[in-house]
Amino acid sequence: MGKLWSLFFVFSAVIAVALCWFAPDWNWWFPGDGKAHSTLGGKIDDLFHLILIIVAVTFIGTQAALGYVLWRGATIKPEEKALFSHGSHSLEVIWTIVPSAVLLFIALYQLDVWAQFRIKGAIRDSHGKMVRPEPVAELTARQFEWRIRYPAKGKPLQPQPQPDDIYSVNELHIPSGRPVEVTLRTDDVQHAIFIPELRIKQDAVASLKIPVWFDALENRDYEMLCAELCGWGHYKMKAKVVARSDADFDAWKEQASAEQFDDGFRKPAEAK
Ligand SMILES: [Cu+2]
Repeated sequence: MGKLWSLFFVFSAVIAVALCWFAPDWNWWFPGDGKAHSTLGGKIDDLFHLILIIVAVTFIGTQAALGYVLWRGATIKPEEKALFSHGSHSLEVIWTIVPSAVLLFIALYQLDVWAQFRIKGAIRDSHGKMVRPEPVAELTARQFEWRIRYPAKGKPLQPQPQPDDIYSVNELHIPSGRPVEVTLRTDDVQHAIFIPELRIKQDAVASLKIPVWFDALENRDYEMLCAELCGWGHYKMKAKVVARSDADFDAWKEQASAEQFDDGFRKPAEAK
């Protein structure tokens, strides 16, 4: 029975490693088409892969040791003496220093990505140039939708609503190809913006205005979700990010502004 268990644990580890190996090809790791569509998202994925490799090496090592110990236990002769390692000073030192060193390495290695994600002004565009993204919209989460406020075309976003501001619901329009900033708020409970393909996730906390910055590398729509269980209608907070070229973004603003401020009257020529 002991032999069977040792083989079982070794075999299940082999299956787990094989699954991890093939998972990227089957697109099991990441949402969407499997690749990040933002500059920083690619770096976050690289960190994920690095940590996965460290975990995989540790996993293989510990499972092999477990399998060996089980096998030895199952095949040991009654006259053989068992080896007791409990209380071994050297072992304690090794398994304290090695994980500490690994954690310290990861902490230092990820500093640059963390800085770009959290420190304003540290973000770089897709060419590696440091940029200071401009706020393009104020995104307010509420039970259960996203309300978005944009400044009129050619104007900067003001902290307070302006008479010519443009509004949209559940559709965050942004210019693509360069980092942009969005001011995140909530009207009621805690929500969280989650754009899986751009690898962006940030809580919206009551009474705080939290700046979030990211770039969308392609002109297309991206899924945007709420990642905080915020009430019965949480599932309804499925929205989208509409990333377009500067020209298309401006054209959308003009059109949205015209529709929003339309008073219902047509000029005589249009009325015919
Ligand atoms: Cu929510």
